[in-house]
Amino acid sequence: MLVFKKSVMVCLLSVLVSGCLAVESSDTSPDTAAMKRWQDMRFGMFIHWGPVALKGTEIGWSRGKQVPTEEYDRLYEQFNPIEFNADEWAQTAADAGMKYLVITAKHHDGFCLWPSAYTDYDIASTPFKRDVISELARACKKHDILFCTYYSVCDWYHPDYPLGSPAGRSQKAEHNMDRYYAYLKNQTKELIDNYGPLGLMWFDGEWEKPWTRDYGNGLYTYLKDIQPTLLINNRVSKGRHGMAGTTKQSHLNAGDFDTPEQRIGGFNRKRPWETCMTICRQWAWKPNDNMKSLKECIQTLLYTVGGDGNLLFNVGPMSDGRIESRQVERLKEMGDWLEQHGDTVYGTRGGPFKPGKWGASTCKDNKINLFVMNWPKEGPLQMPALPMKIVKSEIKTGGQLRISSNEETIDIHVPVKDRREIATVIELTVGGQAFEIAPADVALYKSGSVAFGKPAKASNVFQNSEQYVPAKALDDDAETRWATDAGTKEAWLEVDLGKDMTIDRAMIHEGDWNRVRKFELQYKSGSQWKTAYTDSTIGAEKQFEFSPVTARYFRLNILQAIEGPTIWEFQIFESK
Ligand code: FHN
Repeated sequence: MLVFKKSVMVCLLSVLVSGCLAVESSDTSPDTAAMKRWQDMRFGMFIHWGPVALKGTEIGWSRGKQVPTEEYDRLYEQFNPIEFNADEWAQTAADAGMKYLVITAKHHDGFCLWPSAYTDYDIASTPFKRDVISELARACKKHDILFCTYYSVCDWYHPDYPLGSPAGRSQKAEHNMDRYYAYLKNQTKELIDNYGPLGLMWFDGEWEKPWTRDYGNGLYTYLKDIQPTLLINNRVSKGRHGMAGTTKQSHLNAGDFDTPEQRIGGFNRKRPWETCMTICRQWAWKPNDNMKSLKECIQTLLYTVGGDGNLLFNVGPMSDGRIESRQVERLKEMGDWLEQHGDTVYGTRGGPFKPGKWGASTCKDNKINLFVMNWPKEGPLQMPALPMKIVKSEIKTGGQLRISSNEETIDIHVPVKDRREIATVIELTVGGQAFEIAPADVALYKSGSVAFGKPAKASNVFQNSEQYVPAKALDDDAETRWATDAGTKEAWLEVDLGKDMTIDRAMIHEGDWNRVRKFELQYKSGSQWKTAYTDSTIGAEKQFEFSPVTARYFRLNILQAIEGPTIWEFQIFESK
């Protein structure tokens, strides 16, 4: 175990200086200009790297598992990435169309990629010795890429951090969390002072018990005082909902943006969010890891920006300092696509047509960009009519385009030969600010359900995740669903038709879940809920009729479920 040089006195002093940790609330908000600049960038490079690349196993998580702890902690002695060339990394990011870069300055294993004044467990103690963070910060500046750092608040190596491995399997005999907190504050300040101003500080590892909301909110305020333009993610405090990455009680838990991980966040224009995802499977380099196809890479980006989010796309460099050539090539292919269509991504907002099986859309000023990824089996793609006139339309990926529209729909006609495998890009010019158009769902296969795309609410949503909101059961997309938390035995989904309608038929698609044991279909009469239909199980799918009832509000009321119910589609139909 390397000594933590100077750190004891410095940290003790810092603990005294840092004073009261408690922060009543986290009502500080991010610097507006900095947030807009970052959101406009839309696409960044994530880099997970450290001595563990010598083993090809996962950074942090393989310590004490695939790699014995003692061996893992001494990898730094062999770490000598002589092929490391910061300029090449920054050029790779630039060629990919990436506008910012986040590197794991310190991951859960505690190793620091910069020569820190507060520890010897850092790059200066390796044969390589060079300051990776400094060289990368300079290269990013040269390539006009916003430089950012990742910092793990959990540190399974540091003697003062109580836990020594994932999920607290091992606890350290002697530990001192306040002293560790001072160390952490000193190091994060050091990163800003030596390599800043940083675009953002990407925290992680906040889920473990030793980290508290007070530590997190205190750190947020502390760093914002040092650099007011710094953006900080929601993993600095304790509000993050697992891998869904949304923030619970954001007025109490600090953080400027949500962080869905290895999944595309739900459509959300109200709060900035960023999906982080690996180009392969593992975060750190792994030999022969599965790499995503170009189609998957670009569609991930388009679905993310279509949801009004950023994409932080991860590469894991090898132990010699190079990024695998196949990853470099894939990123270049993404850059080539963005070279042609970047104006539909950078500086745009998500919508107004919400992401779905059909594709996604973005908008900017009086332009709407459609990324059509799937088409109906026959006929045109039907989009909901717009409240603004379409003054011009253009197919940006070449070929023929015909648009017909009526009061209800806009029909997009593109001959099969001109439909592109990754996305057919169509630009609509409208007579106003496109962002003002109310977001709307698009169905590839219209069921005719009058509940399609209508406002909905539910008694419970799985981890409050945008991905599982009740609207997902009303979108005519059999690949999206409303989901509820584990242990939920009763739940309801309510839909507002917007006006009274006479309904006498319904379809519920539960798929393989088969968790419902008793349910009602109800309608609101005055302030009372009345039952139009009752049954026991739904099974994969249930279609049923009942005496016509006229109402504006309808709901699926699940009275008994053996586990958290999940519904792929809830459709109701007008009496013929
Ligand atoms: O444990 C880390 C993991 O190694 C990786 O850094 C990801 C990236 O967001 N975050 C944590 C897992 O949620």
